[in-house]
Amino acid sequence: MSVTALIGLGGNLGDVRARLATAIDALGRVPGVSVGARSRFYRTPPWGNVDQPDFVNAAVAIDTTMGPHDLLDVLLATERDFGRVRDGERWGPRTLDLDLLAYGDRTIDDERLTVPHPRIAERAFVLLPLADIAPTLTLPGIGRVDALLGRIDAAGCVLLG
Ligand code: A4P
Ligand code: MG
Repeated sequence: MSVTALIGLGGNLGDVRARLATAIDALGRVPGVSVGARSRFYRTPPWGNVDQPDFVNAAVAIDTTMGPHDLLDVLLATERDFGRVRDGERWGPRTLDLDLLAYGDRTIDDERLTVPHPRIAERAFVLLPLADIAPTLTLPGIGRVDALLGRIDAAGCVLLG
């Protein structure tokens, strides 16, 4: 049986948009994962530590037969594969974040995984792309995507053409 999971993608160093697109393609080649709806790409001001470059963010829906923890392992492995770029002879900082935003209608909270991702409601950089692919989705314990987006300040977030 397959479950629809939602993945948030982001990064802020190098050609992030191309990297995110390549990472989505890589996820689609993982056995037991097929990629569904893809959001548009957004340039977003840094959230949290503001002393860093703007991010590019996106979201994608996947259908998967994998369990949530195995899927997290795939996301972490993909971050490792794509998240570091050569900077001269050294490996640069991590430039790809993959978050498991939702896994069907499941609620999970253990030492490895919290689903839905706990900070979605505060983050325009998550909600804007999520609204492209799942505007009417209700995230268990959090709320409906379009309603959540209506309650936060998305100023400074720019749709990339
Ligand atoms: N983990 C638990 N639940 C999850 C989940 N649902 N999805 C655990 C993914 N991972 C989950 O993740 C560390 C560990 O979280 C994983 O090993 C997994 O076991 P992490 O990505 O290294 O960092 P974090 O502490 O989970 O932070 P978070 O909230 O994912 O991201 P950050 O580091 O707080 O934020 N501004 C803009 N505009 N756009 C961005 O994309 N990203 C960050 C990173 C900061 N500011 C940003 C953006
Ligand atoms: Mg993360």
